[in-house]
Amino acid sequence: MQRTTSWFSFRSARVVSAFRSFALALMVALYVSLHAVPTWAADATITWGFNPTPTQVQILAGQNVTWNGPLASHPVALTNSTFSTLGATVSSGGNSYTRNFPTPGVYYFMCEFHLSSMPTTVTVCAPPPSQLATLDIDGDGTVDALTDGLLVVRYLLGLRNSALVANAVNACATRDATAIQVHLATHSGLAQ
Ligand SMILES: [Ca+2]
Repeated sequence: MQRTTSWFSFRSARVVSAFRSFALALMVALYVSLHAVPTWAADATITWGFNPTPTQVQILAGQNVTWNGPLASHPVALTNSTFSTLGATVSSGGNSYTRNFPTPGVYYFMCEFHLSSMPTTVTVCAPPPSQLATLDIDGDGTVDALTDGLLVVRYLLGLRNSALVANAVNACATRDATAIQVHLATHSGLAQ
């Protein structure tokens, strides 16, 4: 009788353990699926004036940015990364200007009349091809050595959290430190 009770206890413990493992795997899979989906913004809007809001927007290539405000008194002009050189004026009056951005990159704008006092930055990201998902560690849609490669090396060296991601995550990244660790743990089999 004693042996039978112990056997059942052993079986029960194994069932509970298996269930816990399954539940944990399910939670990890759900977490990864939620964080693997890029949270790309739709078309962006900037409220244009002496205090542009927001001053930085992020879109996907092919999406639009609209500046809403008094464009006759604050014409939108292209500039450089230090907001020190006035480029072409791109708006033409009215209260709304929409520009399409077909090419990934970082674009800088300011008011033609007020120069560096009204800087706005548009970061245009490449859509993340699904075939890059595994090696695209930070989820920015590209695979490169100084972000994704560095993240893998740091992870294998045991670095975690801020030590893992410091200066190694692209501006277009869709994963934070926690999501990066989940992604790497899932594909490496190593503990987070
Ligand atoms: Ca990447």
